[in-house]
Amino acid sequence: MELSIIGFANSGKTTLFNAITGSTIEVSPNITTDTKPVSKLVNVPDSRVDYLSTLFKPLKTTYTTIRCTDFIGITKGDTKKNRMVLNLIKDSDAIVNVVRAFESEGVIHPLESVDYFRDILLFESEMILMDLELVENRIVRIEEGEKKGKKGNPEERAILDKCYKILSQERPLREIEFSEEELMNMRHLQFASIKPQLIVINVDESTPEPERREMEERVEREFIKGRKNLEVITLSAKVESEISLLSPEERRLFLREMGIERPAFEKVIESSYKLLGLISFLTVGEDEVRAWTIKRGSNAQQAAGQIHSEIAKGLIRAEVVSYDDFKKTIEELGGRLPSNYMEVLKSKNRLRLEPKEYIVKNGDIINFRHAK
Ligand SMILES: Nc1nc2c(ncn2[C@@H]2O[C@H](COP(=O)(O)OP(=O)(O)OP(=O)(O)O)[C@@H](O)[C@H]2O)c(=O)[nH]1
Ligand SMILES: [Mg+2]
Repeated sequence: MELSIIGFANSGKTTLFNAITGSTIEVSPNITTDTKPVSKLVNVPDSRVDYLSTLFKPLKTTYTTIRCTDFIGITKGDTKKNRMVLNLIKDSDAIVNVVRAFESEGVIHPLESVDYFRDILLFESEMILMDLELVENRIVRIEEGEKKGKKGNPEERAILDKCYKILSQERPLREIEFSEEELMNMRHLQFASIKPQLIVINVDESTPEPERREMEERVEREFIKGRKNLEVITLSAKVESEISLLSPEERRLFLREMGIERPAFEKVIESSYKLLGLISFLTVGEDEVRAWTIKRGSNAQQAAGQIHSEIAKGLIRAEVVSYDDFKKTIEELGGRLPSNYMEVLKSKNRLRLEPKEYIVKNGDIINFRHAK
């Protein structure tokens, strides 16, 4: 999964990047103009993998990963610079839009005052404007080509007209259902408003919990309004970036002291999974304990394909036990893993033999039986 952290200048993007990736990239109250994005791959924390790994003591433990990229800020009305940023998000699955809600005299605000809700709306119209410009330019180019006798692609033209209509109604493309074919025909166009968006409201560390809730609820009520592919969370990037530098033990103590349920990093990942409709399944064994990410609604064969196309091709049956049932069984056995654990699971009717079409659930532990 690829997440692109973008947003207006000085909203705390690099601070959040540091918090998520445990990096120490310098942040400053001045606006960054260096255009090179910074990327880092991070493990997705998963307590189920932790548990299974202590149990199986495998040679290798593998978490799923996400790639996080930090960009320079978007500037209101500066389409040339913004295009530069947006051209870089083409491979990303979602945008993490960091919105400033913290007050700090020393930190320049590009719009001169702190107003998170205004910035969410402005960011949206900036994305829509950029996309509209993209469509218009493309249409002009096609028409010029046609005048010179070049034959255009009617499917591309149809999708451009469709997008133009939506965007000129000031609607983002992310709320529209496109067919596979349409998506194919728009692949070369670098749309921004089509990307699912996680809105991160970057609050003051002193902002009390009820006020944070109220912000999230307002965004849900007045901006998201049940529309697809949008999520909102609040956090204090500054505190979280400090937390990310602590040792795991210190971190636990600090979180408890601050009354923070779980670090922002986990909140961002959890919301991104929800936003993108992703779930994880697990594989276990002496060699490796591993978590895999798939789209919710994927079947056993598609899940097998994540591991290897040969396994998907030769798949006969999937042996499935839910993580909860697995853990319950181990606890009933006094916390030990017997070598015949598969038989034990079978005898307790907790191991299921599922066909290729079985819809995989979050936390399923799967053994794929396949013809070689
Ligand atoms: N008080 C407070 N300050 C913050 C918070 N998050 C970021 N800052 C400060 O705001 C300034 C800008 O933070 P950055 O993380 O560099 O912001 P950015 O969005 O990456 O900025 P550009 O890359 O220049 O667009 C820094 O001085 C940070 O210390 C926060 O939650 N609270
Ligand atoms: Mg920055």
